[in-house]
Amino acid sequence: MVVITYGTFDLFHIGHLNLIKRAKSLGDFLIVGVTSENYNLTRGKLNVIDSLSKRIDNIKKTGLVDLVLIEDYEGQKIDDIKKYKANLFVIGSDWIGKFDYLNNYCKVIYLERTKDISSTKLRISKYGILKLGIIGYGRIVDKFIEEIKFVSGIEIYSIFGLNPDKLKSYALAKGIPNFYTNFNQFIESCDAVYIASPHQTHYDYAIKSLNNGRHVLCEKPLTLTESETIYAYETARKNKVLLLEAIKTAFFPGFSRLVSTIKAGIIGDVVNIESTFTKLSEIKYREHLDKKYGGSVTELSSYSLFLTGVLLGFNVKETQFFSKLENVDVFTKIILNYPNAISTINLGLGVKGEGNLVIFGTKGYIYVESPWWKPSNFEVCFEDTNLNKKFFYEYQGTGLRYEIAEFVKLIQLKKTFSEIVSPNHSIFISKIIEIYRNNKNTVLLK
Ligand code: C2G
Repeated sequence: MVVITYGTFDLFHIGHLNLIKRAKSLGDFLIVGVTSENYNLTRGKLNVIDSLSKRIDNIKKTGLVDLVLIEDYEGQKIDDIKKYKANLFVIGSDWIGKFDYLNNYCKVIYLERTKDISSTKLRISKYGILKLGIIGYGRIVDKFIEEIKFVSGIEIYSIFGLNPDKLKSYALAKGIPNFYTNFNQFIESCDAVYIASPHQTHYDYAIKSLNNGRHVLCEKPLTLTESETIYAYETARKNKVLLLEAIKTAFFPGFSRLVSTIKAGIIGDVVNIESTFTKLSEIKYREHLDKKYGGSVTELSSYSLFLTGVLLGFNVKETQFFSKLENVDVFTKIILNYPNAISTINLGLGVKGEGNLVIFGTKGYIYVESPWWKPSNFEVCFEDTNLNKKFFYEYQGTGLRYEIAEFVKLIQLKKTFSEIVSPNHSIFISKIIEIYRNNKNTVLLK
């Protein structure tokens, strides 16, 4: 009798062991599928602490398992049951009914869960729940509040704003328990802050928060100058707290696959990157009205600049800009010249274009359809189109939850910066924005 079961098995505990013991007792060959990191992300299981190899080791250490598999995709259970001729599928009672469809392939049994223990409980008792304070209540905060509900280990505790009436009504509408117009009281109330105020205010809020020993997740762009960004990261390091720039694209399951596919050399050397991000917005908004800090570059360039830094590095030889101005730059084309490559970035608040991404290589190219900054699939294309291959990487919700989960995880790991959106990436983004804002040679489109 071949028995098969699946799980994440994070922070391996007595509940997992009991389930494996009982599964083993029901047959003579036990197969355990352990979920891969990518599968966990695509199915919305965030906050897993242990690496895949650690979780596999823990399963092996039980000495009860005859074969360990990696579960990497939706639908794999059917393939495995057929392949290994499993007679019995078992899983804990928290899944009752969910796997009845497997009855078409083998017998399905739900085993009583061990009471009062779970990976979630262990994570909370080990790390507690972070109290998050939010600075600002702009459009992005609405999305953030929706997505944070899907990340465990963090809760919105307070909000800060300058307009008492607006702040109060926002906090009440969103069910945020505490609201402050006094920054000192606000910062005392929380362990970590999410900065979503207008761009030019990020730096001061970030420095004050970091100097008060608070972890900071800051909307992009972190600051508008290279030196401020450098200083912000130094302040985080000095205070032993985390600073993370909220480049959400970086944490999408599909984005890391896109980058590793390119780094593996599948399209050869990258020679040209063409990316577009346009977002027509009404004139009443800050990004149109604020002549000094608004505009397409400050508002929209971060994703493309981040991507360029990841793929081509930071050694830009020359920059060129073309803008159409209507109070602010409602369209800008940025060209970044590298010794061996070029990146062209199209940005528009008042001009629309297709938001896709094409990465040209010496052996082939990668096409990411719009909206490329929320990648759910990409296609690797060659001269011989028969070799073209499309890859799909689902994401959950609006995808912001991955960035929030990374923020929580890095705090739990006591990191002061992320390797994914690293200080160098942030410094690069603010440096190019600074060059644009000081540039006297931008070609103006009449
Ligand atoms: N379990 C249990 N008692 C607990 C906790 C967990 O019996 N107190 C069982 C679960 O019911 C499951 C197994 O231990 O059968 C692994 O649990 P998780 O690691 O939480 O696995 P999960 O993420 O639920 O993935 O394809 C994966 C499966 O869908 C299960």
